[in-house]
Amino acid sequence: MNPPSSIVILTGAGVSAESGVDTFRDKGGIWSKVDYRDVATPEGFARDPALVHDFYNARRRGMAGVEPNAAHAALARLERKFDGDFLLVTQNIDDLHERAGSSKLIHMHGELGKALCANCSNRHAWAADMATDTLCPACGSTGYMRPDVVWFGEMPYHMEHIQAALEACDLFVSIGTSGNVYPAAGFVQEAQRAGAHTVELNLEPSEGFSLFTEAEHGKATEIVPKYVE
Ligand code: BJW
Repeated sequence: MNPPSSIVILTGAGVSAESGVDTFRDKGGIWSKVDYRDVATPEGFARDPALVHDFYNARRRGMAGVEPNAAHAALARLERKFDGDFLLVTQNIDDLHERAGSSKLIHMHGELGKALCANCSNRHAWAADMATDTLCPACGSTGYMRPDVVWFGEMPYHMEHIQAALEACDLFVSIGTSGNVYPAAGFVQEAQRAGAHTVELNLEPSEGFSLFTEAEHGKATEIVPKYVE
């Protein structure tokens, strides 16, 4: 293929797995321990906000001591050395990409480190003791503070920006995602419609594996640096 002029990278939980962050659908993954309907839907939050806050607070505590790995570092290097249009779209709510040095980055499923006021839509850094009854510093209401993450049935963030980048890209690389969750699972087809070369880098063939023009399977810390260099 010709050298790309516009790259979109999509990452999922698999890129952070070797840093020690749990994936969702692998054996022993998050959804084997908790029911997503209880902790990752607006209905679950309305039913039992304390349970949902406990779940995300535990995941915040689980990030203590977790460091970016060689795959995060390789993607940050790629962004620095590539002089065309570059966009890294992550489904992950951890901050390992930015800690590795990525800056052209979109968190389409939100960020673990932020709180969202469902009353005024202002975002705040998550404080250790924050819960639903926390006062919103912007609008002064209580009872509306929630994790700033995208649950099932909610619209992922920055979709217009992502769609525009997909329509213009000539290389799309999907890394460490099972391809189970839409709209991210459909990005490969959107990139293909734009004429892009599409690549999957994952531990194993994903749900949409056959849609990609090229694939490499193995650990992200090995195959991502190899692909990028
Ligand atoms: C490694 C590795 C290593 C491991 N190296 N690799 C029926 C049909 C189609 C769609 C729907 C439907 N019914 C409902 C829907 C919509 C729904 C959906 O897709 N459901 C499906 C389950 C069917 N989607 C939504 O509701 C979304 N919103 C929406 O669609 O709005 C309407 C809309 C329409 C049109 C345009 C735009 C919008 C919202 C989805 C929100 C997902 N939220 C979560 C939780 C976020 C907060 C949190 O983290 O708690 O996001 S769910 C969870 O799944 C999380 C992840 O970001 C997401 C994806 O998971 P990911 O990253 O792929 O992880 P895994 O575990 O699945 O896979 C890891 C992979 O890594 C595996 O393949 C491993 O092999 C690999 N791996 N170790 C390399 N070392």
